[in-house]
Amino acid sequence: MSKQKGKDWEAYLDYDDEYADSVYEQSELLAKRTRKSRPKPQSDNRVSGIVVRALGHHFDVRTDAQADPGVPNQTRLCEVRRRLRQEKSTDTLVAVGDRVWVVPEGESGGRIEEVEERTSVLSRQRPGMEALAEDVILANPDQVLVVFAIEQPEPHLRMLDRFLVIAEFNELPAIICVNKVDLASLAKAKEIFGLYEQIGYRVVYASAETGLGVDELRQLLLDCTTVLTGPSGVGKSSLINAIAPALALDVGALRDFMQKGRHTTRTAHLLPLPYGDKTYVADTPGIRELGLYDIDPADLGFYFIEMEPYVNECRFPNCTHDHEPQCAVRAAVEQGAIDAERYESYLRLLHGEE
Ligand SMILES: Nc1nc2c(ncn2[C@@H]2O[C@H](COP(=O)(O)OP(=O)(O)OP(=O)(O)O)[C@@H](O)[C@H]2O)c(=O)[nH]1
Ligand SMILES: [Mg+2]
Ligand SMILES: [Zn+2]
Repeated sequence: MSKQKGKDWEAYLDYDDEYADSVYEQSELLAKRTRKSRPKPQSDNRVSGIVVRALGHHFDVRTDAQADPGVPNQTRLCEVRRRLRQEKSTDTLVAVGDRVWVVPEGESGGRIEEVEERTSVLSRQRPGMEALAEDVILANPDQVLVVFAIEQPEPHLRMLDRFLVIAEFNELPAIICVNKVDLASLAKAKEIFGLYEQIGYRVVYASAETGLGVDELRQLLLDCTTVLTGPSGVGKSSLINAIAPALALDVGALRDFMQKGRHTTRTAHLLPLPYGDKTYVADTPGIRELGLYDIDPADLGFYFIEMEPYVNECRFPNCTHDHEPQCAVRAAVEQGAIDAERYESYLRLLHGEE
C-alpha cells in the first residue's frame, strides 16, 4: 500500500554526519577504523520516540518517559545525518508521526538513528512536482478527521471527495467534521453534508465557537491517533483547542485566513491529549492542493464507497464508468442510487481535473 513498505530504512539512516559522508565514498578499512570511535547503531543508550514536529531539517521527538527521564517537555530536538538530508528522494524520509530511535545528546538534543516502518500514512502528491512524489501529511495515523466549515471559507465538496478518496486508498477510517455551524444553521449544514451520512460516513456537526459537537469529537478521538486535515481557516486548531483547552494552539485571525496563502498552522504537530496515554491528535496546515499520490485511475471507483458495490457489475472488467456501455455505476447514477454530484467528482478525478 504505502511506498515505504519493504524499504530498508536503516540503509538510509546513520548516526553521524561526518562519518557517513566519508564512509560511503572511502574504503572499508577506513570505515572500520572510524566506526570504533563512534557509537554503535544499536547502542544501548538509544531511546524510542515519536516525531511530533518537523522543523526544517530538525525534528522534535517525544521520547519514552521511562527510558529517557528528565527531558524538558519530554521533547528532544533531533538531527538526522546529513547524508539522509541530502537524499534526493521523492519520498518523505522522516515525517511527523514516525516512530524513531534516537541517541540522546545532552539534556534535550539527539540524533535520529532509525525510522520504523510506517504502518499507515496520510499522504498526497507533493505540490509542484511533475514526477510521482509523496508528501506525507502524517505517518501512522489511525483515523482522519476531515474538517470543513459551513461558511468562511465556503465548503468545496469536490475537495472533500478528494480527501475521502485519499483516506479510502490508505485504508484509514474517515470522519467528517462540519465546523462553524454557528455561522449558518444545523439545517443548512445537514442539507449540504447529509449526503455523506447517507453514503456511510460519520458526520459531526460542530462549532469551536459554541462548543457544539465538541464532546462528540472528544469521544471519537480517545485512545488513538487522529489527523485533522482540511482547507485553511476551517477551524482545525480551534477545534483542538476546544477539545483540550490546555494546548492553546495558535488560531488565525479572520482576516488572515481569508487572504490567499496565509496559513496559521505552518507545520504538522502531533499532540498528546490529556485523555489517556494513547490519545494523540495531529494539527496540520490547511491544504489547498490535494493531488492524489500513487492512485491508479482504474481503481478510483473502489475509493468512492457508494460506487464500490457496483464496480464489479459492469459489462467490461476494465470499465472506467465514464462512457462504456452497460456500466453498472452509470446505471446506478441514473436511478439515483449514486449521487450525481459525487459521480461528477469521480469523473473529474478520473480525468485529472481540478
Ligand atoms: N464563527 C466561528 N469561527 C470559528 C470557528 N472555529 C474557528 N473559527 C475562526 O476561524 C478562524 C480560523 O481558525 P483556525 O483554527 O486558525 O483554522 P485552521 O483550520 O487551523 O487554519 P490553518 O491553521 O490556516 O489551516 C479563526 O478566526 C477562528 O476564530 C467556529 O466554530 N465558528
Ligand atoms: Mg491551524
Ligand atoms: Zn462501469
